[in-house]
Order: sequence, then structure tokens, then C-alpha cells
Amino acid sequence: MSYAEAKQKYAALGIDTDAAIAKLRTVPVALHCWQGDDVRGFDTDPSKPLTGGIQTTGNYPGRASTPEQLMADIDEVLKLIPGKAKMNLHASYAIFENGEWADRDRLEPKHFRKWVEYCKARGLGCDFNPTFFSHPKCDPLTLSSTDPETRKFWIDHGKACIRISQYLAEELGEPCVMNIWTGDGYKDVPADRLGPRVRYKESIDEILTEPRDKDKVYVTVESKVFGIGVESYTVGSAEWCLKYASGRDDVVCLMDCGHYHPTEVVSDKISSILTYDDHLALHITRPVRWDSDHVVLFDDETREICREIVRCGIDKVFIALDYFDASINRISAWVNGFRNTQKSLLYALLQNNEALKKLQDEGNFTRLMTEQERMKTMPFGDVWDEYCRVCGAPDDGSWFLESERYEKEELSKRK
Ligand code: RNT
Ligand code: ZN
Repeated sequence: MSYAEAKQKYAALGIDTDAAIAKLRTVPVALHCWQGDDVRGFDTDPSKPLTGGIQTTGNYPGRASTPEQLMADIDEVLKLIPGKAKMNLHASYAIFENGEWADRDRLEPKHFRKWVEYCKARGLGCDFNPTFFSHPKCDPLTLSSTDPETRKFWIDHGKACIRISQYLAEELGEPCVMNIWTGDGYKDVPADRLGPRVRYKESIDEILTEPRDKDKVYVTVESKVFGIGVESYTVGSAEWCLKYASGRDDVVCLMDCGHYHPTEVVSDKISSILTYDDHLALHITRPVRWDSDHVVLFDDETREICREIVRCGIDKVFIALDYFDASINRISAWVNGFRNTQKSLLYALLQNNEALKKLQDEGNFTRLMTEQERMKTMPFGDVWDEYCRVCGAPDDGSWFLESERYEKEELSKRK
């Protein structure tokens, strides 16, 4: 009943709520496997600290420490979220069988066979990330290292990851976004900023000589402003990545909300890139004062990002989540962030964009402000509830009970 009323109210503004719901159900949002285990992965000593300038804080009990636990946790998340998810894996989540182990430059598709089985059984596509951190060969530079052997190791890792991405795309029948991010940089004022950036370019050029179907594997480069321990200089800066992607037709820019100066916002950058490019990739996260990777909320900036995604072309943007909070129940962290992203996308699909754009173009800014404010108290919650219902997902009032049950029966038993 309340949905029928909400539907009418939106229809009076020319907005089709059923169409918005149907559209959102087709838009993939990549679910990052690394929220479940504090970015530890399975291929190196999990007791070693995370490197590459990123850090998780908190020691909430229940962290997944085996592939089986991580997969079980993701299953729990999938039960509690509406919409179309796809997996997002890091190379460090390789699953070795029969006592075998391979270093990052030797990773093969078979090390992701179990993930392929997992995704197939759940109808999920999968994105992929080479892991250029938390490894003894981070010197701390990787692709921009001065040491040719170190550079070669990481180039070979990148190439191996292209082969794995191709395998994931082929097996799962959905394109794979392969994102290159490194924490390469310096703690203190460098004497040579150009050298590492030139080497970075040469290394990524070399990685991209690896054959792939370019309509199946989309390579992205993710920029950053600084990391912990690399505060003064980041090789893959915003300008570097923008220029790199614009210099090639087979590389897409990836923007992470936490990778800019504190008053910069990603929402304003989306249209600049899509003025020139067919595609753009995002890591949706929430920076609190810095690149803190907090759980995504249904907040102003997330809504504005989603409004821009919808206005510029929702099918042009590869949407992925990227946060890791170890201070709260990790399943709830995952579910809240995914649901809030979905909520923001649905909210964005329910704007009367055409009418608002017309007001802007006519220069009627008084009315534009008034109409934009009016949209904020439309009965959005009823449409969201309906969306969850048609997706077969629990509503906002009930998913947490199931998450609590899982915590009690499963997570609390983990060492
Ligand atoms: C780090 C980047 C990067 C990572 C993941 C784990 O600052 O945001 O995307 O968070 O690859
Ligand atoms: Zn990121």
C-alpha cells in the first residue's frame, strides 16, 4: 500500500519507480573480499603487518582466516543485500591446493579455480586486483623500483594477473575490471620525482603487452594522494593516472573517494572524465578526515556521487566498494556499505534529472534549489523497501537480526 502511494507521488513528477527498480537490479556493484579479513589474504604470513601505506584498525572478533570462512561470510552478506553483486578479489587471495604455493609472479588461473566455482554457483562475475603490497619484495617501491629484478618481479605479477582476469571473465561470462594500484612513494621529500614516474609508466606499459580480450578485461589505474609511511610523494598521483589513462585507449581511470585532498570530492570529478572517456571506475569508500576507508553511509557525498553516475550514464561506470573496518562486525560493515551504495543509486535513479537540468539551462536557479530540496523528502523509504522486497532481500529493520544470529552461531566461535 505505501509503495503504491509512493509510486504515485513520484509519477506525478514524471518519475517511474518501477523502471528505477528494474534498472538498478541490472547494475553490478563489486563486493570487495578484503573487508572480511582485514586485507590479509592467504598467500603470505597473515601475522605480518599490512604494507603499502594502508592500514586496518580495530580487533573486533570473528575475522575470517581461511578461504572457507571468507566464503561462508560472503554467503552471509549475499543473503542480506539487494541488487546485483559481483566479486572483487585481490591476487593475495589465491587458494593453493595440495600443499602447493606460488609467489606472486608465478600465480596462475588455477589458483583461482575455487573462486570461479564459488562465483559460478552464485551467478556472480568477478573483478580482480594484482597485489603490489604486503610482500617482501616491496622495497618499498614495486613497479617503480630502481632495481630491475624487483621491477621484473612485479611486472610478471601484473602479467600473471591479466591472464587470471581473462580467465575470470571467460569462465564467468562477465567482464573483469583489473585494477592496478600500488603504494609506491616516499615518506620524505624526494630528490627525484620524475624517475620513479617514468619507471612506473614503463612497467605498466610492459604489463599491458600481455594479450587479453579488451572487451572482457578492462584495466584500470587507481591514483592516490599519500599513504601511511609514504606521506610526501606518491608515484601514481591523480595527474599521473589521468595522463596515463588518457594516453591509451585500453586503460580506464579509477578514482577512490579517499585519494584526494580533504575538501576535494569525487562527485565533481566524474563528469570531467566522462567528457572524454567512455568508461570510468570508482572505489566507493568514506574518507573521514583522511583516507580512512570507513564503511560507506547513505550520506550527502555518496548520494551526490550516485547522482552523477546516473546523470552521466550509469552503464559507463564500474562501481566497486573499497573499505575495511576491523572495529565492528565485518559482515555488518560489508552489508551496511553495500546497502548504502544501493540505496544511494536508487535515490539517484529517482531524481527528476531532466526537469532539474532544464531549470539549470534556463537559468532558473531559484526554482532549481527549491525543486532539489523538495526531492529530499519524497517517500524514498517506501521505494527502497519495495526494492528490497522484489530482490528477495531483508528490509532495513530485519537484516541485522540475521547478522546477529550469524555472529553468535559462527563468528563468535572463531579464534
Ligand atoms: C589503497 C587503495 C586500494 C586498496 C585495495 C585493497 O589505498 O584504495 O584500492 O584499498 O586494493
Ligand atoms: Zn581503492
